[in-house]
Formats: sequence, structure tokens, C-alpha cells
Amino acid sequence: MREQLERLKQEALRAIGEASGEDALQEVRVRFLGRKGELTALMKGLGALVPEERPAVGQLVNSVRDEIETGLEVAQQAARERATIERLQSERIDVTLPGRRLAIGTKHPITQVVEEVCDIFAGLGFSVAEGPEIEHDWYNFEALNFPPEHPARDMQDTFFVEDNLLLRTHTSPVQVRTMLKQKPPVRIIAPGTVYRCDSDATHSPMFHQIEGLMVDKGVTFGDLKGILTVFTNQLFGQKTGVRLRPSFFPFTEPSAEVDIACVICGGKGCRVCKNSGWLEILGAGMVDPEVYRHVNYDAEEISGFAFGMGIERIAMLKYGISDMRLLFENDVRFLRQF
Ligand code: 2NL
Repeated sequence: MREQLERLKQEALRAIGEASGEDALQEVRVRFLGRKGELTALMKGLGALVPEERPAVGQLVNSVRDEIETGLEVAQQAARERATIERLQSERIDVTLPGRRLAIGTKHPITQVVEEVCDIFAGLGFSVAEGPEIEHDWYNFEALNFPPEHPARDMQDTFFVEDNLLLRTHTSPVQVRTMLKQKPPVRIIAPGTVYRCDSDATHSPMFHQIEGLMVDKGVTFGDLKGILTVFTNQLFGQKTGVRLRPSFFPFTEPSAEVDIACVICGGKGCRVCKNSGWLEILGAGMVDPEVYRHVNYDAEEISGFAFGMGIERIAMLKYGISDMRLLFENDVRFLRQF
């Protein structure tokens, strides 16, 4: 029995010496000291000894167990330290390397133009007003003097949500709501998404508009021309020519289309301006007294002008974009350029 214990001890210490890591040491522990291990098996033989021998052999068993235990602990500690050093070596990072650059997005060209237009008008004393995209027929058409049978009111041209509820076809209702809430002077611009039942290469069912409204005592057509000239010069450059042509809108009288000299050819005539040398970028006019009647303004007391522009068209002219659909596809190869 003593011999067996001595052999077992030698065998265990050799196995500890050969074990290559913490897992292997754990296996050695199970093999020799575990409940079904070799030392436990040997101890079963204690009962077969003569009683006088049992205490001494029992003590020997204990000291063999202690030695194996100590050997395991020392080896495990060493294995843990080795593992730590290995990990630190393999995970070493070079703190002098440049960092990985985060992919930062840019503002969509439509957003950039909206912000630029708003900034220009802010400089002219206008504040930004916003309103709902689902509107009542009254704010979108009735208050703006659209006759009941006007083609824009047709289901073919307007998205209806319910009988008298629709997706706004322009941002004018924002201005109607502002006038109902507030007495003159009013000086606002209304940017936002608008919707029309129209979809082809040059029309998107959802697009962007900015409208403006200035109402006060003594506002004239000259003020309209002055403000819009300052605006187009700031947006397209100081030397951009501006001209007004007579037009018609139900909500303004008189009305005008505002053209700028073609930014592509400088007025000589090209494909973009269809050889006219001019580009239409705005509609405008003096607010029709009929609109004032709907918002309880006294047309004898005050006057004002309003204007509206499509943002997609301005963005295309400003950045030389040839196809409007590029603005809605959100292909990053396109968007990255702005
Ligand atoms: C265009 C023309 C225009 C207005 C919008 C307006 C608003 C009120 C009263 C009177 Cl509350 N007018 N807005 C006026 C003239 C033209 O837009 O071609 N837009 C893309």
C-alpha cells in the first residue's frame, strides 16, 4: 500500500509537470483527486489493513494528497500567469495608429437648398412657419379662392384621404392658418413637403415647396420685385438677371412668373432654358382680396404679396442635376457629391 501510494504520487507529479495548461491541470486533478479518482480508489484499500497500520497509512494518504494538491496549485498559478502574458502579447494595440474614420453622412441636397432659402429670407426679416401635411379642403383650396370646379380639386390631381381631407398640394394652407391666428404685419415663409397625383420623369407625387407671404400696411408690387430680386441674387449670384412675366393664380392678383437668366448658358440659349435664355423659378403676386376676406383681414387697410417655388427644380438648377429622380433614389454615390 505504501509503495502504491508512493508510485501514485510520482505518477501525479509527473502528470502535473507534463500538463500544458489550466484545462490539462484540471484533468490531472480529476484523474488523481476526484471522487472517482485514483487516490480515492486506493483509499478503499485502507479497510483491508490491520488496524495498527491504518493511522500511519491514513496519514501517508493525507500527505500524498497534500503534495499533489500543492503541486497542482503551483502549476495552475504558473499556467494562469503564462496565459495572461500570452493574452497581453497577442492583444497588444498600437496606440500611435491613426483612428478609423467614421462614415459621416451629408445633408440631402433638398435639405441644403431648403435651409439656404430659409436663411436668405431670415436675413430679410421672414420667420419660418409650418403646418400639417393632411389638410382640410377649406385651408388648401376654399380659402385660397379656388372655384369649386377648379381642375386642381379633381381626384385626378389631388390625393384625398377622406371627403374633405386631403394631402396638401402646396404649403399655402400654412399661410392661411398663420393669417387666421395673427394680425398683420405678417412676414413668413412656409417650407415643406407637398403632394400631387402626378408621377413621371419630371413629376414626383411628393415634392418640396417653399412659399412666402408678406402682409402689412402699404406693401406694393415694388416690394415684391425688390425682395425676390435680392433673393435670386443671393441664391444664384449677384449678376443673375431677373424678369417678371404676367401670369394667373386664383389667390393672387396681379400675378407673375419670376424668371432668372439661365444659369447654364448665361442667357445665350441652351437645352436647359429651351433656347429662351430664361429659367422660370418662382410664381408670385399680390394677395387676392378674396383670400383676405376668408381670413378676416381688411383689404382696405393692408396689402401684401406671396410667392411659391418648387425646391427640386431649384436644386437641379443650382447643382446641375439632369434627372429629378436622382433626388429621390437616395443612392449614396449621388448623395456623397453634395
Ligand atoms: C408656384 C406659385 C405661388 C402663392 C404661391 C399664396 C399664398 C397665400 C395667398 C396668396 Cl396664403 N398666395 N401663395 C402665390 C403666388 C404663387 O406659387 O408656382 N409655386 C410653385
